[in-house]
Amino acid sequence: MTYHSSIISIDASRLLGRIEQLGQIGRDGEDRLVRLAASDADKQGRDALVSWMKDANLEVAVDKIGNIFGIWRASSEDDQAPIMIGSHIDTVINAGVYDGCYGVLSGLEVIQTLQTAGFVPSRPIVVAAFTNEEGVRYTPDMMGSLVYAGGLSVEEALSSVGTDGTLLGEELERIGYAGAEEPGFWKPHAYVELHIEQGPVLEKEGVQIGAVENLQGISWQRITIEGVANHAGTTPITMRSDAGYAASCVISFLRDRATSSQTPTVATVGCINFEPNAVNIIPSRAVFTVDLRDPNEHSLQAEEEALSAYLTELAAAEGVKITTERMARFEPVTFDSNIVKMVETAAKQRGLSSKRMTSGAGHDAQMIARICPAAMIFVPSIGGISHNPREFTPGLDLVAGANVLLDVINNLVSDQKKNS
Ligand code: HGY
Ligand code: MN
Ligand code: MN
Repeated sequence: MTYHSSIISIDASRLLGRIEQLGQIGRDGEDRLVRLAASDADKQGRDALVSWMKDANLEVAVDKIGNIFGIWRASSEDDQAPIMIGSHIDTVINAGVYDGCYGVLSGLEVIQTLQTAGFVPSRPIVVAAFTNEEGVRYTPDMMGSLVYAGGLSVEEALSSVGTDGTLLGEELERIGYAGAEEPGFWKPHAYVELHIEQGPVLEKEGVQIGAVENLQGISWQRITIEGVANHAGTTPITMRSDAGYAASCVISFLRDRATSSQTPTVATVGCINFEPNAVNIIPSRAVFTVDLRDPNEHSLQAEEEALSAYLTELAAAEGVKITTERMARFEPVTFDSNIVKMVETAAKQRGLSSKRMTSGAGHDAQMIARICPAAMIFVPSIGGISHNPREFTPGLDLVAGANVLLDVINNLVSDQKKNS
């Protein structure tokens, strides 16, 4: 059974209410939202999501990497490949309330709206919350969906060591989310992810819906520079092997290259620390991360090669030793053009403007696209701000996005009836 998209819409107050509620779970002593993967705060968020899934009479499954699945099907014997709606509920440090959570809660909302409308799913519909999408405590990011898609072994993922020295596998056990299902246990028929844009484009152009057709490549590495600790006062500038100064040269190099390049390359040094980290000692060691991104694989490789050549030159010039360690590397991804078209059609039928666009951020969709047709829907981020408590999307836009998701899911289910 399908419906004409203008007939049913999601329950706005239930969705917006849950986004607010989940946004209050996992706040630290300074009222910052910090639900890092497999932390106690993440457990609280997970428990809230599972209880909402059970309120909707969904079967709940958890796999070995802690991915959570809420399953809705006409009968428990229906084991056809499902339509999957997913994202994540782990957050960065001092996060906004929408990143990831909006997509998971909208997936649950779509299922409950279809249930209320008396819709009988001719194929299972599943809402998924993937573990450790943010990659802040354990790397790489998008880890749960990467394992689910077969891009990383579950053993390797469970043995990843966090920034706090913990083991992901032990932490998932501790919080009660080391599930039994094999990751990838149910290959989706199609996957759709609804997410805030986290960038300035939709708001700036006054467009309500983003039909995301591709997602840029990501290169994460950790760089260690080893110099010589020495007295800040007595050591002449020409006699220093200053790891701190060398690190600052790398940061300036990255910014200058990104500014002068003709490609949309972006470069970020998000974490840095010095040793021994004292006001009057020349740093003997600097450890920092480099996040490079570009929608074009060749340009991204060119940036990585340019950085590597620069590090060799800098080590010789400054008398320091420089080593690099790969943290994550994902090639650009192109989404399924049929689903992208469904997003545009659904937006149009609801009288919403839309535009095709590239995702600057990484998402679980880029991993699940490895195993089934996948695409994303974006809604505007005010000021383009994200990974920041000032992240904001107006309720009207959030509801519009969820209604477009509802129609795309309805379309995918009815669409598959034609070719099932
Ligand atoms: O890094 C990213 O783009 C995502 O927020 N994990
Ligand atoms: Mn996200
Ligand atoms: Mn994020």
